[in-house]
Amino acid sequence: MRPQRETPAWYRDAKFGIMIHWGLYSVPAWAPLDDEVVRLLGAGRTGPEQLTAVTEASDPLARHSYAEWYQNTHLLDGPTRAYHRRVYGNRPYEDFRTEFTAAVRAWDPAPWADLCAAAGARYVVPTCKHHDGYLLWPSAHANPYVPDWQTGRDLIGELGTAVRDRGLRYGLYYSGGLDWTFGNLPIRRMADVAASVPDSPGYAGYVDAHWRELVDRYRPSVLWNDIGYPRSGDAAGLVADYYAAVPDGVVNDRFSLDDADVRTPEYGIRSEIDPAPWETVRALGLSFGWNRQETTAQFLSSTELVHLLADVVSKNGNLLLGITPDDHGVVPAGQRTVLHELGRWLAGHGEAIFGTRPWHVPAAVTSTGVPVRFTCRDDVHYLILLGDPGPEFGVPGLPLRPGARLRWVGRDDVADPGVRLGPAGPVLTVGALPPAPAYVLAVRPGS
Ligand code: FUL
Repeated sequence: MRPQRETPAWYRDAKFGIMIHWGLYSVPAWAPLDDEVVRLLGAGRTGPEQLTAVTEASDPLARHSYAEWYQNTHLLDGPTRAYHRRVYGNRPYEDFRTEFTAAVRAWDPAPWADLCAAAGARYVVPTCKHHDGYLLWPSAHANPYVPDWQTGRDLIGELGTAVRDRGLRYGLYYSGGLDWTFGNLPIRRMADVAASVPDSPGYAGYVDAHWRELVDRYRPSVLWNDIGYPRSGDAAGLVADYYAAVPDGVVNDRFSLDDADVRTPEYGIRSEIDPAPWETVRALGLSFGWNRQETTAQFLSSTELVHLLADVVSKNGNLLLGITPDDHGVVPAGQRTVLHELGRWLAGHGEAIFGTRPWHVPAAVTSTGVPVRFTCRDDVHYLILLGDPGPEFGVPGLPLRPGARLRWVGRDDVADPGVRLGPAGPVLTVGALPPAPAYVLAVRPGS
């Protein structure tokens, strides 16, 4: 695709983005609280082969916890079909356009953009088209099968303006692989997903025209394609033209190309530092689209989010976190709360996250049993302590030479730590720490 292109520095510095799925599926907004698909995706699989690697034997799509898959899931024999029959009878999925169109009319991009900024995110990636094929911008390339299968209002443009006004980068998600208006419904097994990508030249031209229109109109900082690219399409040509138009643009690994700026394991985390930039993509809960059954029991807590972000960044990754606006386009209160808490932590401790690079190891455990994640910038090492380490502790492997300087980040309320030499190496002595999701020490190792 391109000779040894460096992944743009802005993206490597950004560390944290927010993904937003909003569409017709946000009207029924229902999926079982069954985490089998998520477990299969996350179970140690870290490459782009994830989706197809889920074995034939496993057939969880009728119980898919992704509510944005509703159009497919409600056609399969399972709890979503039963729910649909009970609540909507024979109402076709396409009918949800009525409620969605009303919500789009009343929608305001400002609260979404404010929330993303308050959470500390550095980039935002909304869905322009998910697998149901419905477009969230008024495209010149209308759907050939379903009339008016797009919004009249330019959600993608308006959100982009709101996001950029707050100093955040703006990327776009587009489902290049799946578009159910072109047929192939239902998909019964994970193993059939790849075969469900329409391969007609007509579809390839449609996808290509959309991506090019999106690039021309919105100059996205990230092309976040999903589920591969139509076989007769020219993804390499598209990406080359995109780089010419947006030289510091970022391309993900779901275009079916050999190369990419970033690999995107879904609900997956690398176990070690991966020198090739990667981005774990996951929702706060088990679904990228709003599932009215989800509560805080399914969501990560703010402490879990802080730990996840520290873990990902220590291994050279970014976190792209999905939030799920409801049928009125409002992000549910339980999600807003954790995002604000994360933002408060990042406001004090972001020095150890943003613009950092991995150290030579990602993690250690203090002598008192508290997990630590490392990051660094120039000659400063950051220790992110994922719990209260107690008044005295050692950190195996941490170089502390004479003259080393230690400083708490984001805490004016406690004195900086002291160091004394114990029998097993340097021991850090700290005062009592107030409760917090994680504590950050900046260390200049001395010479
Ligand atoms: C997946 C899709 O199938 C999900 O619905 C979601 O959009 C996620 C980010 O990518 O592959």
